Amino acid sequence: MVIRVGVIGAGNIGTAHALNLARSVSGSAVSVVFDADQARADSLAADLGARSVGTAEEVLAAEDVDAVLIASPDGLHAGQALLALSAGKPVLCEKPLAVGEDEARAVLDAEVVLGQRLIQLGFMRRFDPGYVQLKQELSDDGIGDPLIVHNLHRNTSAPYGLRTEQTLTNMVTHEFDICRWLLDEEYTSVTVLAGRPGPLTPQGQHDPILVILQSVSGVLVEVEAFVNARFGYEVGCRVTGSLGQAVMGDATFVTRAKSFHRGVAVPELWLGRFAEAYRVQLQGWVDAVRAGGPYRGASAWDGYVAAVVSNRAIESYRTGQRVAVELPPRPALYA
Ligand code: ISE
Repeated sequence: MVIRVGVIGAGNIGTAHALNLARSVSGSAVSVVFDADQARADSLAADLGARSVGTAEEVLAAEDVDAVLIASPDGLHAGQALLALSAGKPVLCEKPLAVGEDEARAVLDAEVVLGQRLIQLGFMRRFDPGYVQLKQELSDDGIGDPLIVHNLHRNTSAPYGLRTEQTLTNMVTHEFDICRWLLDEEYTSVTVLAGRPGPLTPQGQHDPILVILQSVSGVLVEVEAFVNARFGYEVGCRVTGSLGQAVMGDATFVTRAKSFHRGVAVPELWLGRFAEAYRVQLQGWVDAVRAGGPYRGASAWDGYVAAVVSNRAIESYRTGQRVAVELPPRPALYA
């Protein structure tokens, strides 16, 4: 059985997902496409032999849509995820689940009431070979007890116009998720430090910033987030433990020597760095939809936690204070 996917959002990431679903993933096809820019939806649909529609609601209601991929602007995710739950359709929702924690909570509550997990969050780093290997190192106890985690997250340039609060909800949300996944524990506090702004930082905003979290067992997690790094895209993670350290950085790239120069190519965007993660994530999701679950990726609970942490981080950025992170009990649906 081929899963017919309805795609909401035909921008960078929506298009990448749609092409993967149609061409690289087995067992799926794209049947319907919606984008606020009708011409963009028409063109993607024509490329993939799909049809385009005029609203997101039409995608969710369509009879030829078995599952939905949400890749709209961040502020629309929660409302569309709620609609997918009402339609009873499995959904792969791009991160973040919501910008505000109340909206994230509404989606979580709706899924709990439904009593069935239909939402997978697009935290694709959980499928990246580098992070998977890093988690393996920690699970094998190879470096002893993790004590401190240093992360780098740099974009070439501000993808959607630079606002520091958005850096937290859109960008650092990846570290909020991947580090609690790596460590297998929640955070107790978050602190955001804003330093000297770079020359391209708009007045009143900050870039780069430093985010410091502490986990329940006391592990320190530090993230340098730099949106206008100019030189290219880079993500790195170094875990120091009681017996050693595990480092995930640029080691996955090939070093080229040519014209009296030795070096590695730096990707411009995350789509190149995480291409394999996106593909593996989608294949796993399609396989799970075909089998009726279970979904291996991040859940609505994980999306909710990331929203809470990013909202506390915004509070810390505004006040300059360390802010406590408190979570309600995890619902049994996500055990
Ligand atoms: C973007 O939205 C992503 O999700 C990328 O994975 C991330 O690295 C980038 O910083 C975000 O802007």
